Amino acid sequence: MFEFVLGIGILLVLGILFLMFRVGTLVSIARKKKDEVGTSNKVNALLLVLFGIVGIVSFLWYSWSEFDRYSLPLASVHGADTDQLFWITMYITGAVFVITHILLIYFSYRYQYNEKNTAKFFTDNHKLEIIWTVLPAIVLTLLISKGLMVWGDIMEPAPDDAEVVEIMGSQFAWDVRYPGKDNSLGEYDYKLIDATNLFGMNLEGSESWDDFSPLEIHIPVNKTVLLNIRARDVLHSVYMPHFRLKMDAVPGMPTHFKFTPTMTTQEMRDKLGNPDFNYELACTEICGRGHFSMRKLIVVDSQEDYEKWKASQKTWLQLNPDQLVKIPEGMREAAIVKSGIDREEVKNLEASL
Ligand SMILES: [Cu+2]
Repeated sequence: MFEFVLGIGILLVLGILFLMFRVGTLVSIARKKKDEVGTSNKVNALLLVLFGIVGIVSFLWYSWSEFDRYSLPLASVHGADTDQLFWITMYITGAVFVITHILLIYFSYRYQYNEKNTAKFFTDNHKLEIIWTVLPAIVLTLLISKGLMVWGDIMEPAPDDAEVVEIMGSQFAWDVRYPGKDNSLGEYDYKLIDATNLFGMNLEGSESWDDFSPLEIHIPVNKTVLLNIRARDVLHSVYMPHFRLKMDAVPGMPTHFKFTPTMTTQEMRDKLGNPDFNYELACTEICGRGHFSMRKLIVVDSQEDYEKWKASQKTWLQLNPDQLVKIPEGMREAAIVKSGIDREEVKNLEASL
């Protein structure tokens, strides 16, 4: 509310200043004063200087005071490289930004209209042109080469023992699927997607029988995790800021991202002194009205806790035993064993049919 009133106040003051300025100009026209252009230019030049000072001071103040809000603690291996790249780029572009803006404003003020000033004829200066072409070219080449190298490392194929997690974006939720005890995600086909089978799992393949789909994402610390990313309807984007991870989820075009978490949730809570801290996944693609609600908790466990958690999860088939009908009869028994469905439940189900 305070900011709103302040904003209205500033707008009113600016409006009044503008009107006073207009009235002054009109009066001087009416009196046929000669220096009308001169006054207008002086006011404009001064306003630009004021704008520049307020702008640069607010930019520096905001960057400094809100630092912790946009620079989150790091918790992944490759994140150290991307952070370094980010800050090198930020220092260079930040310095150029501030210097060019100070010059821009200074020149506008210094060379405002003045009757006594005369234009100076200036053809060109090869030395100057070479400097401002070659210097940025070298700096940009170095930045881009470093970026490509880091990107190459991040995008290398995941090792065979990586923990595979499938993540699916839809309006408006994230769903995850783990490969289960056989360490292999079952095949899918988008045509098989329905209200229960959110991943379009092909239940005729035995690999999907022990897959499970929990509400929270759990991952082990210090182990490579490979995210296989899909989308069901529109573009979404997987964003895990603490792991410096962002990758679009594109319908019909699976993407992936591998990373290695370096700190468990508990370790990060201790480090920050914040017992309520949680890692989170957010969607960073404006994907519709409920975009804001696409948040999911991520828990980074020690290897031991992770194994315990995995062992405690119920398979998708166990939670949806009625889906057994989609499995060919000859394979059903094997599916019951592999998915761990309760026999009593199967009997009840058969009785109700
Ligand atoms: Cu989304």
